[in-house]
Formats: sequence, structure tokens, C-alpha cells
Amino acid sequence: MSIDARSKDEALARDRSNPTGHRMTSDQGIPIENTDNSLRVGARGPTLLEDFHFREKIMRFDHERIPERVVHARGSGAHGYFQPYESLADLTKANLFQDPSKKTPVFVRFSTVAGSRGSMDTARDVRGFAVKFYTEEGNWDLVGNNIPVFFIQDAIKFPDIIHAAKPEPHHEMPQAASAHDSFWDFISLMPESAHMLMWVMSDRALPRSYRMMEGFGVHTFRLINDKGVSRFVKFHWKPKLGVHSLVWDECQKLGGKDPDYHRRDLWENIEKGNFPEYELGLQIIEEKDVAKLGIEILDSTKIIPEELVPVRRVGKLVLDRNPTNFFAETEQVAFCTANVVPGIDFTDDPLLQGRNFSYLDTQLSRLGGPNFVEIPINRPLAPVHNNQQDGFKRHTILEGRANYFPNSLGGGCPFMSSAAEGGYRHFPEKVDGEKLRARGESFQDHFTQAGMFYRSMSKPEQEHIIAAILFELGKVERKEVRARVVEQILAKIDEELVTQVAEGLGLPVPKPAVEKGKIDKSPALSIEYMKKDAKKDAIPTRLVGVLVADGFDAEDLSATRAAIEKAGGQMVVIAKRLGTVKGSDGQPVMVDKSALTTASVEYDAVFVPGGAASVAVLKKDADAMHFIQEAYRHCKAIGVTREASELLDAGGISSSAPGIVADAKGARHHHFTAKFIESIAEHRHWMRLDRNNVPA
Ligand code: HDE
Repeated sequence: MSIDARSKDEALARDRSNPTGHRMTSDQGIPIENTDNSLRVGARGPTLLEDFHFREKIMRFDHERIPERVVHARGSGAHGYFQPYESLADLTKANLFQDPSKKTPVFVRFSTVAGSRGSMDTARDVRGFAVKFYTEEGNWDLVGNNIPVFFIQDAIKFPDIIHAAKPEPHHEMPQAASAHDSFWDFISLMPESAHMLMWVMSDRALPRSYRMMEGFGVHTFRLINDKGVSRFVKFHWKPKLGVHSLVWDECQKLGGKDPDYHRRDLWENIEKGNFPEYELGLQIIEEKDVAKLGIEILDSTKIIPEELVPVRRVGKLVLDRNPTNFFAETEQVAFCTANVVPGIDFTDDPLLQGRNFSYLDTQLSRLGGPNFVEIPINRPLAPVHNNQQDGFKRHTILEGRANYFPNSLGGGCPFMSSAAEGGYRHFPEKVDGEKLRARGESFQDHFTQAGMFYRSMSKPEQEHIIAAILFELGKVERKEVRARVVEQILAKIDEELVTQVAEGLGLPVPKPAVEKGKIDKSPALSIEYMKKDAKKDAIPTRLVGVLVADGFDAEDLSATRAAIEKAGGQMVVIAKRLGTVKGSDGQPVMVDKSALTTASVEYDAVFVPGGAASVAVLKKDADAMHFIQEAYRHCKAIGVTREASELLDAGGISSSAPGIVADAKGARHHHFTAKFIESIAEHRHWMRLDRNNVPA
């Protein structure tokens, strides 16, 4: 069997149905004459039970909903492919990693964790990053997150952390938010969650886009080569667009202005041909080197710093097609960590071991029985033959009478495969021990990496963490919970952190009891640090909102537009009304969005071209001024030419503040566009010390 990038698409095509050019029928294929009126006695009389079309239509509607995922309910999916850069035969025998010309089809689902299916995309939360590879040897699911650690070490605590984080059971509040008593109560009593807590309070929990975040397999897995040699591996996804985040105030506003912000961003960019790309990275650890690491590799609350074990980039994941139907694909896709192919194996990480059960089990209630693998999106491309029988909604019609093994009636089929023939053989790890409910000594270090994460951040990133904790704990009603977080958790992470949080909450500063490890800093963890290699003259897929009124400087608009588009960005012209606005040259320009329907939080940058008449109108327009001030407050690049710099003055914004690019002589003067693009490429200008003086 040979699989290429489009094989899954072709397989799905057999199940697609397109109404174009067809008559409407009932589910039984009977043509429908009228779907607007139920069958009744007389035009004003009662409806008849005999109306099979009415009953079928309503019955189908009544049962359209299925239970949402118990976690990760809100998600967005995309199709694509994975391609290795070179053969990894030395590391793994997994077929998808052997040949650099081979493209394996994938389906990816990104998600938030805590919110319901209809909750906002920009909640402070972990993001799911689940990848299903349809390989020639069957499906491999790498069900990861955008944060490399987890709250707990043992799967048996999963119901507890999720119950604590989800809306509280008595009144089902708050939606998609961890800023409430039960979450922080749990955290204050669970020191092992300290490291993950730092990540969730950091900018990582506010991605700018699914296209601009990392992904991690979290657990240590094994790679096994054809000689049976096992090595430990951590999986990483590195986004080609770099890692970028939103600002918390922006997230909260986006939750109302565009709750589908990430879903829309993913969908629209794939439609435009801006295919998101991620590189697969591997951290390989030889079995003999594990002890030297000094880090418990089975503990999912720990990372292995990249400085200790570098990340080798071995292939790319490209998302190049949107799903055809949300429910059929994105909602019904069922991932399972236990879906592995020969060459990939588990470790004894107690979190992973528990997940291997949970993901199979959860589908039974979510997708209504054991035959969920026959749903088109879940079906492997590899052929399936076994003696599994029956159950609700069985699709496959098994032939023959020998549905047991061994058999002679069926010629012994389906038969076994030796390992050499591709049969999955579990790594023969030697284990020996007593049965007990306990965790090893090596799982007891809870604070060193939490502190390492905090201390690896740049100053602005640290400030964001402090602000996030102050926001969250500020929403916690019970004072004793706030105090316990400060005294029992933060005091052990970092002195500066606990001091600032305690002071911000009006609590006494506890005596710090910071626990430090051998590695106290990992620069690779900082988003700001990652930017050091970023290009300054490229702004792929960045959105620039342009504020105009009649009389704007036409040359400035067209010169800036040309430069932005050349650098990969996109301009969106915003005016009071839809239709056109007239430039200084008398020519009309199409308005893309009316000020009524959009807001600065939907853009990465703002540009205001000069033109006395246009600027005079904008200066008196509270919405336009709010747009600029809000973008300033959110640390975005702002470009103004000629008279438009008056808007900065009117808004209380200094033209020499970081990220502001102003040119009194116009867009063609003195590298204005190059400087503006460089300012956008910076993503956010955190060092605007006066930003809180500007209203938004
Ligand atoms: Fe999940 N998780 N999880 N999780 N998880 C689910 O499976 C679970 C964990 C992750 O887009 C559920 O099909 C347990 C870590 C993603 O469909 C459920 C534990 C990581 C998705 C489940 C964890 C994840 C899920 C709910 C503790 C990152 C969405 C619906 C041991 C490595 C997949 C479903 C999608 C979904 C259980 C912890 C990632 C209930 C028991 C750690 C991306 O089975």
C-alpha cells in the first residue's frame, strides 16, 4: 500500500455528499414535494401523524447534538501532511520517518481545554495540539499541548484538576476561566502543579494564533529502530511563523468582539493559501544518559531544557486544507495516545499510562459506542481486519463465518504478523517491583523548574506573569486561598515573584523558601529570547488596520500598502462607513470594514496616512481615537505619516515611544515603510512604560 499527502482526502471523498444539482429526498431516498408546510387537515387544522417527512426532519434535528468533549471541547481542525527532512532509520523503524520524499496525511485539531464548545478562543488556557498521522502502518496520534508540562504527575489526579478548573458545580461559573476559587484552592494544595502554573500564567497561555505557538508531546516516549534499540524522545512542534502572544486585555475584549478569533484566523489563512507550518523537533536521550540528566524523565511536570538536550528538527507539518464539514471532521475526530505505530512506544510515565486508557474510553459516550473508528475521519488508511464484532452503528460488513482465532474455517485468517512483517511488538522493558500506591523520590521536586521558568523570562514576560496571578487571585473570593497560594506555592518559586504578588494582593510578604535546581535558567523558554533570530523585514500574515476618511494621502496609502504586502502582511482599510473613501488624488478606495464592525484588537498594527481633511475627521472621531489608543496600550506597532502624527498628540501618545513610527514627510520619506515593517515584526513593544496612562 502506498500513501501520499492526499490519500486521506481521497478516502474521505467516498463519504462526501454534495447537493448541487440534486432533488431533496427523505433519508430513505424518497423525493420531497414540499418542506415548508406540515401535512394537516385543512389549511388551519391539526398536523397528521402520517407526515413521515415532518417526523423524520424534526427527529433528526432533535438529535443533532452529541456530548462535547469532557475537556478540549472547543477546537478547530485542519488537514495537511507531514514530511521528514531525512531518513530517521537510525532512530525509529516507523515507516513515516524513513523516506524524505514521503508525505503522510494528517488531521490536526487545536483546542482550548476548560471552556465549552461555544466558549471564546482567547481564554487564558492551555491549547491542545493533537495530530493524527494516517500512516501506512496505521494511525499514530501525537496528542500534545502548547505547553510542555502538565499540572499533575499521575493520571488518577486528572478528574480532580479538571473539576477544579471547570465552572464550579453549584452555579456553573465561570466559563472558560481559571480565575475562580476552586481552581486556585486545588493549586494551593498541589505543589506539583507549580511549574505548569507558571506557564499558564505566562504569555504562552495567550497565543496570537494557533499558527504561532509551539506544540509538545509532553511525556517522554520511546523510539525503537529495526535493531530493537530504544531511545527516549520528547516531541516538539516549532511554528515557522515564530511564537507570539496576545495581551490579556486584548484577549478579554476579543472574547466579545470575535469569540472565534483563533478559529477564524486558522480558517482564513488556510483559505488565503498561508498554510501554517511547524517543524517536528526531537530531543533524543540515550538510555545510558538518563541518570546523568538529573531530571525524572517520567515526570510530566518537568522539561528537559533545550540547552541540555538540543532539539533536532527532523521534518515539517503543513496544514493546507480546511475541513469540509465541522461536525463530521473536527467534532467527530477521536484522538488516542495509545494509537502508536511500530517504532514508537510508551514509557512508564503515570500520566501517559492513564491517558492511554482515557482516550479510548471517553469516545464510548462521546461518539456513542465502540464503532467510532469507522467514522470517516477516524478510519486509518491502512487496511483493518480483525474479529471485532457488532455494536451500535457498525458500518463494516464482515464476510465469512470464522470470527475467532485460531480458526481453520477461515483458513486461519486474519493471521498474525511477526515483528519483521510489521507486527507491533511492545518494547520488552524489564520491570520488577511491589504493587503499591506511591510515587518515587525523584517525583518530589516541584519548585526548581517553576523557578527556572520564571527566571528565564525577560522582564516584561515576568511582569505579565505577576499581572496574571494578580488578576486571577484578585477574582478568588476566599482570602485564605489567596494566602495559601502565596505562602505555600509562590514563596517556593521566586522571591521577587512572591513579593510582588503578596504586595499586589495586600498580603504580608512571606519569608521566601525558594528551591533552586542545578539549572536555574533556560533562555530558550522565553518568547522574547526566541525573537532574536526573527527576520526584521518580513511580517508574514500580519494584519494592519488602516484608518482613513475622505481626503487621506493617497500616495502614502499606496506606498505603505505595497511595502506591507511585499513583506507578507495585509492591509485592511477601515472607515466610518462601507463603500469607498476618496483619497487626496480624488480616486476612490474600497473600504474593507466599517469602524462599527471591527476593533483594534483584531489587528497587529495600525497605520494612519496623512491628509489634512482625513486627519481632521479622525481626530474628532472617538472610535478612531480609541482604536489608536487601544493599539498603543496593547503595545502594537503604530505608523503615521504627515498630519496623522497630530492624532498621537491628541491621544496622549509620545511619537518617540517604542514601536511608534512617524514621518512628517510621508511614506516614501526616509525609510518610513522599512521602519514600520520592522516595528510590526517586533510583534509587541512591551517597554511602553507610559502605556497605562493612555485610556483604552
Ligand atoms: Fe487529554 N484528554 N488528558 N491531555 N487531551 C482528552 O479525550 C486526559 C493531557 C489533550 O482535539 C479527552 O477525546 C487525561 C495532557 C488534547 O480531540 C480525554 C489526562 C495532554 C485533547 C483526555 C490528560 C493532553 C485531549 C477528552 C491526564 C498534552 C483534545 C476528549 C493523564 C500532552 C484532543 C478526548 C482532540 C482530550 C484525558 C492530560 C492533550 C478525557 C486522563 C498531558 C490535545 O480522554
